[in-house]
This record gives sequence, structure tokens and C-alpha cells, in this order.
Amino acid sequence: DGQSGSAGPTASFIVVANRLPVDRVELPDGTTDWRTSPGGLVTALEPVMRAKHGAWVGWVGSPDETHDPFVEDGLQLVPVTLSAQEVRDYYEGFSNGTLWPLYHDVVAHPEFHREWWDAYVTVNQRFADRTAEVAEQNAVVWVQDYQLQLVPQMLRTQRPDLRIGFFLHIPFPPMELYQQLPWRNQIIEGLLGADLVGFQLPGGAQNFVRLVRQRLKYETQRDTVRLPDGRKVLARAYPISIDTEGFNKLAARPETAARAAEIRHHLGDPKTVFLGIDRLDYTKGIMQRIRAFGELVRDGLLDPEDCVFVQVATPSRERVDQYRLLRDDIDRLVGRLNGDIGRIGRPPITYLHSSYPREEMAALYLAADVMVVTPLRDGMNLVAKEYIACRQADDGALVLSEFAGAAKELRQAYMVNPYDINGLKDRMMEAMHDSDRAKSRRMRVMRRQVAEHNIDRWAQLFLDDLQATRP
Ligand code: GDG
Repeated sequence: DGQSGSAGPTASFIVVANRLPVDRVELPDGTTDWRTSPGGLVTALEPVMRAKHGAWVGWVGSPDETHDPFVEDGLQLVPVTLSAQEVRDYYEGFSNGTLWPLYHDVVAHPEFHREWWDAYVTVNQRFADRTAEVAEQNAVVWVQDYQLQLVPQMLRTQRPDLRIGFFLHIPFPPMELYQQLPWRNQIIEGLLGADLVGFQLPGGAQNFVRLVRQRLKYETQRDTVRLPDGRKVLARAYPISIDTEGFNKLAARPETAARAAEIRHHLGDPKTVFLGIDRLDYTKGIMQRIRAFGELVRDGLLDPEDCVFVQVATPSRERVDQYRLLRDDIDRLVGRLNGDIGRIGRPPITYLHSSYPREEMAALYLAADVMVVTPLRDGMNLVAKEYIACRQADDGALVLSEFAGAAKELRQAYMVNPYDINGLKDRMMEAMHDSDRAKSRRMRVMRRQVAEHNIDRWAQLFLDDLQATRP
């Protein structure tokens, strides 16, 4: 844009992600300001960012906006501009219409369009260029997620001095599915630009290494790929987690307990509250769990006088067709079930298509007797961990899909295959009727798990391994 002076910001630690960790807010006087969005990743990286004067490279979230780098709440933010067309092709198109369904076991049909791919290359190059400008000599760069898989290689080409890590937040699919992608080789080569490629689960890392061996014929040994030029790339699992301490504290506040009681009261003081919280996404199995609940009521196994299901579906990717269709499907299903099985003043399903502050989320977790997390495929699923972190009394029950990454760690959950509606119904009933002792035994073990494996530890393990990759 020609306006920024010659000496822009530089940093020795850089996070590169599709989105900057800030949202723009309109002030009453008509001007705009930034507010940091308190996601787990920002929380985890804040100490490192501050200690190393880190920078964050990302998009501000709306098209055609160009901003100079700025500092917000002590974080150096470096905005990348996307045009409206690029948002459609790179973000809504290739990232969320091609890669997202492909990487989630094609639970929806991935679309392959060459224009989308071209935009993905262009935008990844822009992120790489911006990062190269900001990175000091020998800086550590940590690239996040499926929107930016070409950045590691693009960055390495320009800046071989950098230490580059990449973390994939979603599953890495089996080779048999991955092969569908017309640009499969380019993406693998893109990732191999990193020194360390992190996945949620060992299975994802293994899928990746196997793919590299079969498609590119590079030499591999367990978690290590050796490139023709002798460079080594590590592929390992780092299961992500939450700010457990933060959720614990939030849940311990008297206001949170008071709000939880109020929520239950508004729901008609039922005996049992079932809860689902997700981004509105077809991978989350929202339809399956609502159908299961509806059938349990219809079958007479749940009494709508003393059981409710609360489903929060946070608006997400609303301009992508499949998300619009899903929203209509959920609207129709919830409307039909409440119409069929509801009574005056007692809709058995409370459906909220909206997003809430963290405090309200914690109150909902506290108010729920049974948390129902049923994704058809999920990299990890932090909602399941947040619920556990909030249950300080060791009560409550978690129904968890075996297809969520979290199932590998939260072994004491009531495990389900969400495609099996009868099985799901059985598990929801079991979770509800199990003895308090049985529930608290399960909850205690899971609480220990999320207390020990928190987001700080996740970031620490990744960054330590990245540091150790080469001298
Ligand atoms: C991807 C992967 C992986 C949701 N609604 C509201 C809200 N949330 C917060 C939750 C949770 C986060 O969003 C959602 O994280 P999940 O892990 O459940 O799912 P994805 O968004 O699909 O995340 C996933 C994750 O990346 C991390 O690697 O676990 O597998 O798909 O923290 O609390 N937060 C607030 N209001 C809402 O309405 N404040």
C-alpha cells in the first residue's frame, strides 16, 4: 500500500493464523476499536508473545480492509488484506468448501474448483510474504491450521534461516480419502516446508507420513521424513487443550452458580438438563443428538415435564451453502419436535442460534446434568474439555463421540458412535440414570486429565520440540 514506512515491526516469535485474535467493535460515537477475542490459543501464547515481543500475522475478518500493523493489549498485530473475491474463493471456497469436508472424512461433499485453488495459493503467498517481512533473523514462526498449509514451504524458500512449525487443528484424513484432492502433492510439499508438523492425534501424524512416503517417495522413519536435500521434518501429535485454570476459576465464581440456577429456573426447574454447544457445523452431529432426544421423549423414556435439551449453535460460515442448508434442517427438526412433543410453556428443546460470552458458557456448563458431544469427526473438541473443567463438584456426565479427538484422552466419558441413533439413545439414558458415585468416579479421572494437560503444556511441548529440531 506504499504507506507503511521502511521500518515496520519485527519479531523473533511469530504466530501466523487465518484470523487475528481481535474483533473490530463499533463504539457509540461511530468510531471503531479493536477487542482481543479471548480464544485458547491467544491465552496460551500470550506469555511467549510478551516474553519474546511476538507478532501475530492474520486477517482482520472483513474484506477489502487494509490496516497498518498495530499494537493491541500489548500484542503486535500484523493485518493481511483479503479482497471480497478472495474471501469467497480462498476462505469460504477452498478452505471451507474443499478442505474442511475432505479432512473430516467427507461427511459433506468437498467441491474442487480450480479458481478456489488459485486463490488459496495467492493468499498463502501473501501470508508468507508478510511473515517474511516481519521475521527477524533466525526467528521462530508458528503457522496455524488448514487455511495456510502452503505457508511453511513458501516461507522457507524466502527465509531458510527461520525455524518453522505448523499445527493442524483438524483431523488429517487417511490417504485413501486424501488422494481425491487434485492438489494433494502441492499441499504435502507445502507442509514439508516446516521443521515440525503437529497434529491432534498420532493417527493424523501417521496418515501424513504414510502419504509422504507413498506419494512423494521420500524416505520416512516413524515420525521423521527425510527430504532429498537431507533436511528432516518431524510429524508428531500434540493434543490441544484448554485454559483449565481459567475455566475452573470462572465456574467457581458465585455469579456463575447463581446464573446456572437461574438458567435452570427459566427452563422450568427440570430434573435433567441435557446440553449441546457447538459452532453450527455439519461435522458436529447436532441433528443426530436432537433426533435421539426427540425419540426418547416420543418413546416415553424421557418425560418432557422434567427433561429438557438445550442446544446452543453458534453462527458459523453462514455464506457457505452447506451451512445454510444445515441451519434450515435444524430449524425444521427442532420446530417439528417441539410441535409434536411440547406442551404449553414447555418446549422440550431450547434451541439458541447465537453466541454468548464465556461467563454465560460457563453457567450453561454448570447448569447441565448431561453434556452431549456427538461429532461425526472432530480434530479434538474443546467443548467437552471445558464442560469437565467446570464440574468442580465432580458431578455431571459427558456423552462423547468416539470420533472426536478428545475421546482418546477422556476415556471415562459415556462413549458413542453418533451414527448409531439407538446406541446414542442408550448412552444418553445411561448417562442420565447412572449413580452419582459412578458419575463422580468418571468425572474425577477426566478432571485430572484436563488439569494436567492444559493449553500451556500443549504450547510448551510443541515449542520445545520445535526448538530441538535442529541446532
Ligand atoms: C477447531 C477444531 C479443535 C463456541 N460457541 C461459543 C464459544 N465457543 C467456543 C467453545 C470452544 C470453541 O469455541 C470451539 O472449539 P471446538 O474444539 O469445540 O470446535 P471448533 O470450533 O470446530 O475448533 C476442533 C479446535 O479447533 C482447537 O484445535 O478442538 O476439533 O474443529 O472453546 O467454548 N465461545 C463463546 N461463545 C460462544 O457462543 N465465548
